[in-house]
Amino acid sequence: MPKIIHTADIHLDAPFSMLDVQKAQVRKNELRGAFSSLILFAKTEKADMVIISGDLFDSGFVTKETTALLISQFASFPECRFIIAPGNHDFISQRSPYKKEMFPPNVYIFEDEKITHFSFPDIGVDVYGYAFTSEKYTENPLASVVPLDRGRINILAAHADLVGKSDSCPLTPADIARSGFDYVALGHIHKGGEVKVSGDTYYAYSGCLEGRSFDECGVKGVLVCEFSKQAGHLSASFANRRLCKRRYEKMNVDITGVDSTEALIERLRGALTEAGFGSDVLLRMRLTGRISPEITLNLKAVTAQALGLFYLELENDAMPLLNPEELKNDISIRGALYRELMPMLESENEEERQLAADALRLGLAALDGNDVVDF
Ligand SMILES: [Mn+2]
Repeated sequence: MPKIIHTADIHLDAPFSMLDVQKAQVRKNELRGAFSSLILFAKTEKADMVIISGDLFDSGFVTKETTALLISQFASFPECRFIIAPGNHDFISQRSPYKKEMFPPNVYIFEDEKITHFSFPDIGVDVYGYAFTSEKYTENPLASVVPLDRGRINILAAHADLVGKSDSCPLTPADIARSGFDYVALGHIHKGGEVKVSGDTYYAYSGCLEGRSFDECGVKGVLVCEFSKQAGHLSASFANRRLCKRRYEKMNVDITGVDSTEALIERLRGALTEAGFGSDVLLRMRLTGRISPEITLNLKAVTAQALGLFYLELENDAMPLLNPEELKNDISIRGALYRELMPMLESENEEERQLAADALRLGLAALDGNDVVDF
């Protein structure tokens, strides 16, 4: 029963431009580390094959460290075959590392835009695939019939877009059903892990190995696929395995009733514990709810370090008012100020809401003769 690990979109040497230089370097190293973990995982699982469905590299310019790492890692597990189908980021060209570097003999790289295949009779598997040869691939590689040996387990490694119209190899579930493959190992969409069926064909995006921004939230990893075929009948099983070093997450925390910076940090720590977020998390946190305008909160104290996170982006949408009902009915100038600002406080526009909240907070503080709340 051949065991195949399906991965894609590793984007080695991606710049991580959102982070400061030091953390960007940490993340670059961690991305390489995620690749090494993949190889270690493949060894532990005694995988027969690893399929990389494109975008192994972030671009055609790859550092020496990265190519050296790839070559040594591939060579360290000669029993396993590594199949690479170049995608839109690491498309094949004379200058690409796929052509310039000498990869070990257990590495198989698709170089043609048309579908070709590699046969592995010892495990009864044929892997088909194609390569991007530029950033765009607008043809449908499944437009013509691919003749398959039905006795084999037939897999297609495809960097492709399943949304219809696309510059990154548009495919449809109908194309997949017609193709007759047993499994289509997709790359390009970074959210993955869900195995679907079209006709008699299983297909899935593995997702990326490591998130690289808040557009790629959640736990990332690989798909472990096991296939067997007897008398033309396929049985298959799939499992998701986390391999990412860190993950991007977003969360809202209601801070209503918090009355000091210490209490705020305590509230946030509690929310993080509940969510299971720790030092492996890069978090975009939005504060919501209402707090008393009399309280001074020092948001500068709310750091990634204070909360035990790798990275933190804080967005403060909490309203500086504890009891809006009371203010609404207040006949003094405090109430008048509130009623004046209310349409803006409830605006759809976040900037406008923030501006109104600031105006209210400053206004109330001035009326009360208090110091300005430091938000
Ligand atoms: Mn891609």
